[in-house]
Amino acid sequence: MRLELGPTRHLLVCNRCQSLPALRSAGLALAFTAVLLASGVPLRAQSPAVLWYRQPAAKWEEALPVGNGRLGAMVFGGVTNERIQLNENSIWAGPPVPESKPGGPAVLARARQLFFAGKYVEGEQLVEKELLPPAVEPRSYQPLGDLLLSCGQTGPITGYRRELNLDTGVATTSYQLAGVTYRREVFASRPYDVLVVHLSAGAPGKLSGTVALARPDSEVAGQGTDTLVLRGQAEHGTQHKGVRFEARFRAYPRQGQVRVEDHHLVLEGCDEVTLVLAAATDYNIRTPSRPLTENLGQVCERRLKQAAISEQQLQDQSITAHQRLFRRVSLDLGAAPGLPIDERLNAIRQGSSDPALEALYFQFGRYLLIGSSRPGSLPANLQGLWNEHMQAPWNSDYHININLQMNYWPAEVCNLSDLHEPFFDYLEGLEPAGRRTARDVFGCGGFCACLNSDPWRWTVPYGSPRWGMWVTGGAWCTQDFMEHYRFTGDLEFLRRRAYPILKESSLFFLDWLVPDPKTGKLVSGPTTSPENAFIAADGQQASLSMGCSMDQEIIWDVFSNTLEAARHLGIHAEFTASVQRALQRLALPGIGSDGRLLEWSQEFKEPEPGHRHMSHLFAVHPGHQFTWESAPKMMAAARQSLEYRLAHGGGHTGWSRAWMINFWARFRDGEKAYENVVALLQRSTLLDLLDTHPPFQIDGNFGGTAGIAEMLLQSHQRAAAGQGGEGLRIVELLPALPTEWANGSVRGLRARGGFELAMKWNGGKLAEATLRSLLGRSCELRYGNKTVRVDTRRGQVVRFNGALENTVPGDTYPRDFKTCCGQRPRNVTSAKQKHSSATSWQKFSKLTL
Ligand code: FUC
Repeated sequence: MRLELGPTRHLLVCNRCQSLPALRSAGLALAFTAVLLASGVPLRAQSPAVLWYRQPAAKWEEALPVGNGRLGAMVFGGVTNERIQLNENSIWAGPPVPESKPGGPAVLARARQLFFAGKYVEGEQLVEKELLPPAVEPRSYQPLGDLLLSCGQTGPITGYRRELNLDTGVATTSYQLAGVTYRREVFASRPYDVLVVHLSAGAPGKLSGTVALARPDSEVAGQGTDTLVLRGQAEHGTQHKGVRFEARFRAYPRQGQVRVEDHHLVLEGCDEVTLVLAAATDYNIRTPSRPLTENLGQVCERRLKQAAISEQQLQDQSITAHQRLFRRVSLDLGAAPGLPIDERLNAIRQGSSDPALEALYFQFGRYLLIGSSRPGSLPANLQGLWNEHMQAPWNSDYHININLQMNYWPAEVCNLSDLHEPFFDYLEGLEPAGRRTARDVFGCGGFCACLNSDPWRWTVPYGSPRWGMWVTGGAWCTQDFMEHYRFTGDLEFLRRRAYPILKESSLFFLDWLVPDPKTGKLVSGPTTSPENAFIAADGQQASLSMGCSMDQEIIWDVFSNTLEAARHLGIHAEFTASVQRALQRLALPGIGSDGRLLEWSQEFKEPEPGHRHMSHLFAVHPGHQFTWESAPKMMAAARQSLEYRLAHGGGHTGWSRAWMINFWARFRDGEKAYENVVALLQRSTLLDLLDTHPPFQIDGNFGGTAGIAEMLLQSHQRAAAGQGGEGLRIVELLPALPTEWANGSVRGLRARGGFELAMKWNGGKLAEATLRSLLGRSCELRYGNKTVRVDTRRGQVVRFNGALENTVPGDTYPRDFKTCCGQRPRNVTSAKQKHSSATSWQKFSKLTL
């Protein structure tokens, strides 16, 4: 077994011992690591997590992303001229935004009568004309600008290499020119909130050139001898004047000279230069309608001042912070061929197999979430935060009929639970507008949000009925709140955040649902099954109907989650009783004459049978209403629907293909899931491994990463409930392992119920598994046909062989370990006591997460 821990500077550092929480998690990780070593599960994938190339990026879609959640850059790796395209995630044009039309509730009542009478086209026309306001566009996410480096030297280049190291977050370009080795490192520092470009030459005084900042319609000025200042405002011509911003870019040379000349910096005869960029905007994340009034230049100066330490320190601390997140999970699916990524991807496109690239793709998704979603900032948008367009595709906004949700599918299972935070903040930020939309447009209580929104936080339905008339976007997003609780057991989060938003969403649906006159069952509508259309009995095409399957399934999810949350909080109220009653009356999806799960409440003809959205399968994934155990007939029907979609060309956008992986994993079909992993790489992945819709859209990366995790570990099911409680959480190992991944190992995936797993498998069979209990809960551990009950204590690590036999009976958490500075941490006992008294888990002993 090969053990790669990397240089000491990337391990625990002494100064962190000051902090108890950091120490505690570091200590736990170290102890878990010790057990994994003993159990033979490797610590890190054997193939280094590096994307590398033999040539510069020819276009943006080949450049390499770095990001700290707020600031991002795409690094091209040019030689004579280098472009580093810059982003700051709050630079958005706008408002104004779509505004609701008056009289919505009366229109809705009329429309419902038409739909129940089967007059789809008439109903749709009414909704379009009288309920939906027009789109007010564009209002795009925009770039901060470009950093342009020119070294002025030409000549034959040797030894060129550009790479992105996912483990350090550093993009490096290196080459030799005229006998001198040049090296350029770019990284986004989270601790200092700056972007850093470090230039060095292998011989004294060999670094010369110019540095410019550029952005259309923005001014750039020099300041002093070493700084460039860029100021601007996001807008579209004279419309949608949005966020104001400022960036300051300072050069720190070693030897040589730096001066300002004609709005750019001139470097002369330096050995090394560190360029540090700070950026600030007036976007007010708490109250977007009230821009911040701080002096943006002063904010930049403050950040630059904090970052004015040695480049080595800056890089070391930034790498350490990055690795604290990135190294929580490793995946090894085999050795990598020693080829650059573009050649490996092209080989996959030609039909070769490269499981190591699939493992790298998985880690790249985690890397992208680390780079584009950090607490205190906006969530990852349609392009994460990497965008070069002044008018981006779909404005690079927050679509909530699949896209934003998919961005966060990997967050919990891939051990990046803390990065889910921006999603929660954003959703809660939508609530006030969502309450107004519920009241004014639909005459309902509670909150709702429709197709999409952006940092200006509006929620109205608008535009065309086919995509605009849909009320379950916000409701779908409430699922993440409940899932966060299931993974973390954070009861305070459940009380303060998950339950309140679930309640708001349930309140909306209690008012919104109406009885279907034919069945008496409660149905949602009129709404679209996201962006799809059907042909009604009269031969006309329409999109809106009553009771489409996705709506019903999402509402089932919201109601069930609300009740589950209430149970865990000990809430019994008239409200929960009414949710229970509505849940019992809720119409559920049907099965068509050909055995497929129906997308609409009736068996309509489909003009686009391979449509990219597979909305009616929500109950399979990301929902859990249908599983093989709880609803085998529905699962079989859903599977048939999926096959039909695929047979008619479905999965043709990146995110659609990524969703397929997740479905097949839930169907426990590893081969089909794998086919879709390969198809995602072959057809929907750019040479820098970013997902393409086309064009570039990041959701497929996140959906693909989540899908791979779902193939290796699932925990969405519970065992049958015992008396007076909920069934135990089922943690299923390798539920959809494909033959191509015959040998491998994974470490650090998380399961609901508060478990962290490591597994190793050989010849397609589980060889060993290690389970770390974070909350001291019980679960049913399942592999293939075998299930064992596991009772744990908080912090306990339990090891199993491939037959799920506990290899060390009575296994306990190893307490006798040391930190890097040789001191025994104060962690285990005190932290445990503190936790258990704070949350009093015993009170909820009948409940499982
Ligand atoms: C959804 C999808 C589109 C696209 C857009 C951003 O509406 O239907 O394919 O991904 O979001």
